[in-house]
Formats: sequence, C-alpha cells, structure tokens
Amino acid sequence: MITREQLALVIAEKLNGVQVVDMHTHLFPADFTGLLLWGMDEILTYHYLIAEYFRYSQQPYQEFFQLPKAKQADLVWRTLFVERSPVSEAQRGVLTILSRLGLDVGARSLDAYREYFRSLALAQHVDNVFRLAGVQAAVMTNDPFDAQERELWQRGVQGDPRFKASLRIDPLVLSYPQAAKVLQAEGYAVDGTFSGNSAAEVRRFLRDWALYIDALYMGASLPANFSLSPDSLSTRVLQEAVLPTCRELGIPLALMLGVKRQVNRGLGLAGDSLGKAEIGVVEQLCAEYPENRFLVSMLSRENQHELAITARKYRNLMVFGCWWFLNNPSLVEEITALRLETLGLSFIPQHSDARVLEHLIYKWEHSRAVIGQVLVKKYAELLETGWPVTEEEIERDLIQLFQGNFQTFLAR
Ligand code: RAT
Ligand code: ZN
Repeated sequence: MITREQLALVIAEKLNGVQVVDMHTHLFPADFTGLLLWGMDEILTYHYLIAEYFRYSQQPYQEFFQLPKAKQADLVWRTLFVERSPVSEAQRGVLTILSRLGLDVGARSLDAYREYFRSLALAQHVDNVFRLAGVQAAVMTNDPFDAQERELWQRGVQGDPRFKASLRIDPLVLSYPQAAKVLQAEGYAVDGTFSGNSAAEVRRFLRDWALYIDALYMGASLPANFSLSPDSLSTRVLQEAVLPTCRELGIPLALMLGVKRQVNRGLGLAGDSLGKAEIGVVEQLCAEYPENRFLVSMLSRENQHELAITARKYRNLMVFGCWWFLNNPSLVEEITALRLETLGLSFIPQHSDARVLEHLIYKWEHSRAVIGQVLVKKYAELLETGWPVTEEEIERDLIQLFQGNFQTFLAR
C-alpha cells in the first residue's frame, strides 16, 4: 500500500513508464515523403507560434508567408525567443524539445540547433522521438481529399506499424458539392446534389478508403455553429453515408467540434479560431444512433462541463483530449479534474495533435506532468478515506487512461 508521501513519486514513475497511444496527430511515417514535418525550422514555424509572432510583428502577412521556411523560422526565433522570454505554452514547448534532445537550451544558438538536426538520420530520429515521448503508436490524420496524400497511398507506401490511420472527411461533410468532384474524378458515380445513387457511391468511397488505409476511425472537425438541420447536405451526408459506413465497418466517428475556420485569412493555418458549439448535436447523434460510437473533443472551455455530463448519458460517447486552444497547462488541469470527478476513468485524457514530429516530446511531457498532478490529488483523497491504493492499481488505471479506453472503444 502506498502512503501519501510516496504518492507523487509513484505516479510520476508510473506515468513516465506508460506507453501512450496518441489517438490524434498530424504526423506521418518517414516514407510519406513531403508529409512528415520535422526539424528545427518546422518546429519554429508551427502555426501556434506564427500566430504569436504576429502579436509582436507588424510585417505584412503575405510578405512573411512568401519567405522561405528558414527565413520565417529566423524571424520567429528572433521575435519570440531572443527579444522576449518564451513563456507561452507553444514557446516553452520548443525549449522542452531542445532540452530532451540533449541540446544546450542556455546557448540560445539557432545555428547549433539546426546543425544538430542536419546531422540526424530520419529513421533513427523517429525512433528516438517515440522513445523520448513514451509513445507507442500515433494515429495519423489521413485526408483522401488531399491530392498529394492520395497519390502516396495509391502509389503504395510501406508505412510504419507505429503509425495508424484515420480517415478524415471534413470536405465531404462540410462542402459536399466540391468533394463530389474529387469522388467523380476517382470513378465514383456521385452528383453534386447528393441525389440518385450518390449516397451509395459515397458509402463505397468511404468503405474503399477506410479498408485500404485500415482506418481506426473516421474523423471530422466541425464548426462551432454546426447543427443537424434536417435537410442540409451535411446532415444527409452524415446520416446516409458516413454513419452507415461507420456502422458497417464497426469503427467510431471522431468529431472535433467548435472550430471557426479562417477568422483571419491572412494568417493562413494560424487564422482559425473557436466558438462555443451546440452540445445538442452530440446528444442527438448519440441518442439517434445508438449503434454508432462517437469519439468527441470540443474546443471551447465553455463546452467542457456539458460534454462531460453528456458522456454520463451515452455509453456510445467517448470524450477525448484537450485540444488546440485548450492545450494550456492551466486548462488541462481544470478539464482533467472535471472529467475525473464526473466520469471516473472513462475518458481519454489527452492526444497530442502533433503537426511536427518533435511535438510528441513536449506535448506528452507537459500533459503527463499536469495530468499527474491532478491524479496525485485524486488518489490522495482516496487515501484520506482509508481506501488503500497499490502501485499495481495505479499502473492499471494509467494504462486504461492512456491506452485502454481508446483501444477498448475501438474494439467494442
Ligand atoms: O491543432 C491543430 O493544429 C489545428 O490546426 C487543427 O489541425 C485541428 O487539430 C484539426 O485536426 O482540425
Ligand atoms: Zn488536429
């Protein structure tokens, strides 16, 4: 039995030992040429950091984005690391990465960091990053509407067993008429109004791709104002194509709700924002489609309480992650405590959303630390009642949170 004094150490040790299944990333295996982002300049030009760069720079957006990546990285480095202290979460993330890779953070030498990355062999570096991050498997975001990615799959990539696939279908749900053109070009007999044989053909497209890439789930990120209004094309595509195909294949649908795309177009990928989404959408889907399973993450802080409560009502709902603008230690702490108090251990506390390989290192180190602190508090409360807790039980619980809940939900 563990004492109150031993608790923090035991939890930290066990957490460091848990091999995470990272259920949503934007990473790819090394042989997905051009799609796997890694290295110093990619780390510095992460869209989270670009948004922060423009808090301080008056440079025209276009001028910045036209620069070669290395020049963009120079500007971000100077503005966010040399001219001021890097206290934001995304800034601190860069330092954690450098430090864990064994680089001298105190040297503040961009040249030395670049030199280090130039010296690496990618395959070994991928192994090293997975090891440092304690990640066993990472789920990719596979977009059949992206010509570059489609071509790679069709040409036949070898892949890497640590990288699992998920089928991302935003365009199909949100802009069906344009998506239909891609399907037509690929030989599916759909029309732009989703009439006639279109639903069956969209189902065939989804089935073909999900099976071909071995997708663990289908996923979409939906706007804050998304609703299931009865006659909208989005609703029909979901009801008549996406949900039936998920049922047929026995895979969940992952919904990330609450984005407001391109509130500032000049910022590119960094120009998306958030809004409070309608929890009724989640309730309606879970209630009307009990044979479907839904993995749901919501982007606004204001949605977190109702999302956790909704998961108490529907066992076909699995809440996951503290996503994007929620990935701040203070919010992860609050949300994790809320979920533990509301859902016990029946949720997926975090995913990395890594866009650059090395993000795995900082996102998981920072998340483990905060989630660990919350867990220490919760187990301490158990001890105070006289309930004994063993190391084995803590390990069992952590494995459930960081691997098991996702895997069991997939297998259900
Ligand atoms: O977190 C991000 O990097 C966002 O830009 C989005 O990619 C989001 O995670 C998404 O998957 O839509
Ligand atoms: Zn994402």
